[in-house]
Amino acid sequence: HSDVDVVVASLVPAYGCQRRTPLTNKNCIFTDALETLSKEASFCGSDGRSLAFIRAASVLRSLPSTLTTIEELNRLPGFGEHSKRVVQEILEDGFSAEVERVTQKEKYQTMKLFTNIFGVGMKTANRWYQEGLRSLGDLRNSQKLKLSKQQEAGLQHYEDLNMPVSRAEADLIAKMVEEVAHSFLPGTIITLAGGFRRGKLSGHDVDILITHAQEGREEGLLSKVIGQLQSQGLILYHDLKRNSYHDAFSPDSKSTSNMDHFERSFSIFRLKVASHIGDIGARDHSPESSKDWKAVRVDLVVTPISQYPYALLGWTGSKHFERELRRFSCNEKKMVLNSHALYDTVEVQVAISQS
Ligand code: 8DG
Ligand code: MN
Ligand code: MN
Repeated sequence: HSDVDVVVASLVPAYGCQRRTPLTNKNCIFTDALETLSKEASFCGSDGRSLAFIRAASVLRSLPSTLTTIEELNRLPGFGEHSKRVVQEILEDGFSAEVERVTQKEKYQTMKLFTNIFGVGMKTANRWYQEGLRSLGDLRNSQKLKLSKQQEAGLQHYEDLNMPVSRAEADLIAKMVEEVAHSFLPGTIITLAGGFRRGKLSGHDVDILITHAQEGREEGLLSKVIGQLQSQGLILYHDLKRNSYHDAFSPDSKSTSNMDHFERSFSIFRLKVASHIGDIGARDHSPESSKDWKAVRVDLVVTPISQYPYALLGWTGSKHFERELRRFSCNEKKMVLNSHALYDTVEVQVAISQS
């Protein structure tokens, strides 16, 4: 390789948010392996180890070309012993024996299956695993299992929800939401955020931000929009949460969690799709093969215009980019960034001590 490669590689910045990352990943052979190990670590409750693998994968993702030698790797930031070993293994053998072993593990497979259910987190998945449950069938047939409404919907629509959502489908849903929102409040601004805003061609859900140029007009809009869509039979599941940002910044709520405080609904839409066999008269009760709709996960988030820039930044992702942006703000700028605001920690300390 040329001297240019050396210079470029040595210039990869340490924070993920400082790196320009191409849309197509040239290093998926390595990043897939590292992400498997990251998942496995998180399934074992080792969040630190999980994050270390994510960091390493994120660095490789940002490279404009495929990694070919271990020397290149040595010039990159963010690589610990373990991640290095895995990449070296793949460079030498074309695969990692350790990763192969992990993907064969019953616990890994089951945890992956269960955590892919909408509404099921690590704790629940692990409990079910400990109770001896192994498949979706086990969950569906279990008599004693207490599922939340969200999990019930997640299980019921598992197959649809684990099919990628296309850009065209996302645009359709944004348009549906926009039309209904405009019927209640002209001038409502609807923005497609998440992976689609980053230019991805498909995603696991549709993230939509809702705001209005006039502060406060957006309040109460979401329940009307959901109600209207529901009456049209377009909502399979929704859970409306009211906003909580009025109490979010009080000194005693030292919430360090990444959850934000907007009015929102994490919902499942029933999206009409062209039936592949073209039977026009297909209805709900028609056999599965001629189903003319698809369940799609939609996150709807309402923000007052004053917080919209932060919400847009926070909801565009990726998750790792956001984590890195917040880490950068805190460590390098001594400022707090979240989906609501960017502020100076020193000034807030002063304000709190004076109040
Ligand atoms: P994908 O759906 O195509 O798989 O990728 P994505 O669009 O990047 O992921 P996402 O899971 O839909 O998350 C999009 C962004 O939304 C992510 O960077 C973090 C942000 N986000 C918040 N608050 C919350 C929250 O409470 N829950 C979730 N799931 N995401 C949130 O700002
Ligand atoms: Mn998304
Ligand atoms: Mn989302």
